[in-house]
Amino acid sequence: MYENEINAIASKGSNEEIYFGLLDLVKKAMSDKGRIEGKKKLYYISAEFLIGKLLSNNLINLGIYDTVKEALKKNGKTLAEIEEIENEPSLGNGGLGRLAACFLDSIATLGLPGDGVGLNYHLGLFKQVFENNLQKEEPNPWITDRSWLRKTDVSYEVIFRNQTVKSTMYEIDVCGYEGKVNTLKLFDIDSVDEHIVQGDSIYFDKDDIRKNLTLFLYPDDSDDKGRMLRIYQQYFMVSNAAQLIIAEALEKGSNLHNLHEYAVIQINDTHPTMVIPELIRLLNNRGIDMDEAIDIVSKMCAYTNHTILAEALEKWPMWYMEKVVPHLLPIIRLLDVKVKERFGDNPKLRIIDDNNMVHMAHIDIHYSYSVNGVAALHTDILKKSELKVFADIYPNKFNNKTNGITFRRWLLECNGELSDFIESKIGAGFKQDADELKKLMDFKGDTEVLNKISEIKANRKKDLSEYLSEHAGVNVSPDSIFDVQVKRLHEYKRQQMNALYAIYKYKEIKKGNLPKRPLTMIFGAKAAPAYTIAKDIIHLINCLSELINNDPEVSKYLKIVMLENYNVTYAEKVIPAADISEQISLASKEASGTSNMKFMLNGAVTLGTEDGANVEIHEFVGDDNIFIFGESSDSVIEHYAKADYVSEKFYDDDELISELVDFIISKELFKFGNKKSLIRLYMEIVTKDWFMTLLDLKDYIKVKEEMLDAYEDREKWQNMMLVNIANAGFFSSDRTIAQYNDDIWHLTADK
Ligand code: 26V
Repeated sequence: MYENEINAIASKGSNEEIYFGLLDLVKKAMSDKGRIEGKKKLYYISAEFLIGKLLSNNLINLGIYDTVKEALKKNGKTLAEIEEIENEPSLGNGGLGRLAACFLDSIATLGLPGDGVGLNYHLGLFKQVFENNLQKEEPNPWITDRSWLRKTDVSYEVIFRNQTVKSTMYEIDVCGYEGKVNTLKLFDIDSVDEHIVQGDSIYFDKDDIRKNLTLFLYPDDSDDKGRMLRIYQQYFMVSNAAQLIIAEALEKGSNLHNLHEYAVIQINDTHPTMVIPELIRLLNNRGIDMDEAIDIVSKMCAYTNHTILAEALEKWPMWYMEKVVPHLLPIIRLLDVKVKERFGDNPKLRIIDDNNMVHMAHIDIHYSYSVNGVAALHTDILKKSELKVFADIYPNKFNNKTNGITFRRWLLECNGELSDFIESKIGAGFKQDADELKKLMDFKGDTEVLNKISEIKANRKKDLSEYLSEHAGVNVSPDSIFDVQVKRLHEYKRQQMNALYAIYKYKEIKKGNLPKRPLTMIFGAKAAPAYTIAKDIIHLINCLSELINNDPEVSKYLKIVMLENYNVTYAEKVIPAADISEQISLASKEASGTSNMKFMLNGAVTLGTEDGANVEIHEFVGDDNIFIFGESSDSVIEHYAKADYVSEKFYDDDELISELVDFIISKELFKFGNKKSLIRLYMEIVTKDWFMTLLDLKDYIKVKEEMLDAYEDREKWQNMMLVNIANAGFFSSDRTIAQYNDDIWHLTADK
């Protein structure tokens, strides 16, 4: 299909001409496919959609990927160099946004009518640059004249206290694998002005909503103005969504009393919560009485919780809402009164607390018909502790939907050689039914297959080494072990524990205890701009990298790479090259994790705690194919309950621990680093350590050493790789979405 057009485009002179030629062709091909239709439609509302570059993914889903690659090859080009032209939109922080993107791919692949709804942030999250080993944030513009974005003439009025703005809706087509098309709808206002951003920074006047509303994702929320802007953004997003939902349903013949037969809303974390009062308000304005409006909306909304971290569960002061969206307050108050009427005045269940804070998750739980966690352990913890009071009154609302990833991007696209090899062994069925990967288990112990998997891994490691030397200015040996931790930076994820391991290894090498094989430790992480300790951890890793990589005695055996501006594009290069997948969060704190699934699918072996989806990965691969360490979630929860974890005790009582932690403030590191930052981090770990790094540090070092030894038994390791790939099928987002649909959405597939 499209062979002639493709050949003509591939023979054009410049990479740019080829890219834009393909862009236009793919857009046309997607419009030829037609839209997924259905009476009832899903609206997946999310503040983040970390979609990554789209060219390759769309080519795969349209079934013309190989044709394009061939045509380019004939003209001496590669798709990788053509795709360099495309900007990656940074419309997300991490897992939550990437999950939304994987879900859109699977929703379309299963032929389910479902659109994403979010915001068109012009400058994204931020672009991370390192200066003097410190993170600096710069704007990350991504919108160009010709891109995947399509401006529509759909526009709504959104009312704030002091002004009404008019929105513009943009669309990006989302093509299912060998299927039809849904859309991602991103709302914006025309008056946004990128020039109000000061120079290279992410600072701007937070007062002028018309100019700043969709400039950045999650603008700095360390002050009232920043937090208020988040409310403006959230309300703008959901008011547009609500108006769109009503308009589309009316067009399909709804009388609004039956709106729930036309639309279901998945609320992705608490950011879109205001869609509940907003829809109630709009229905009420259209003549539906309040009780019925509440009933209709409650039958339409389902809420996904993505974290149990208290600081991430949003609560907003009433006076913020008064200032931004006063017209929602009567409704929120009414929703609160109704909770009291039904359940008595239980402070744990209230929407508005004694301090006049509005608990967004509580609105979601009371007024949605489904509440789900994102991995079995996470849902259990929600039900047993964090949200126990709610699970007790609404036992049937709570359910688990273990996260998943799209295999199109995370195998077919980023590791075509592995995908082709798998196909040559078990057929192409796994592309539609990921469970078929299990057939690979027949090849356990098959030397030829194992060697080939190993060879493919070596190829990806070579690719990454070349890329790093070209783009990041570091040389790493593809023969070393690639040990990778890539994820948002947060203390609970414990990148600092991995950094302490680097210090351990450095000291061992200095002592003459040389490793059997060199180790390359790769990190990628952005820290929230106002999260000081997270930035201190990045700084520590950068300092260690400078110290170690420039020490000729040590760098033969150990290298540290901190990727600058880690994003989806980087992930697609790093994950297929990894040997070790670091999933070392403090047990009970990582809701699911999704990189753990991507690594597994690409034949990396997990080094992890029994946390999030690691628990399920462990169950699938068995004890022999994963390296588990650290205290269990039950005992961690108990430590918090008893408040009996004292990091200083671990520091005082253990010589190795204090030696490693002391190195953070050693003269060696002061040479490369900012003294204030290093001392602050040291003090944090010794006197606070909220996420119990020191509790698990020794076990982590022990198990990591065992893992490095295990790598030397090549046959054993290769079998572990195989077992991991073969058992990854469960983690396909096609499975997750099928479960959402069976249990929650009940949409009819249009295939
Ligand atoms: C957000 C924030 C924002 C402000 C700074 C502190 C902070 C801390 C945590 C969060 C988490 C927001 C929710 C989130 O991103 N959850 C992630 O969702 C993924 C998809 O379900 C899941 O795999 C990750 O485990 C979970 O952390």
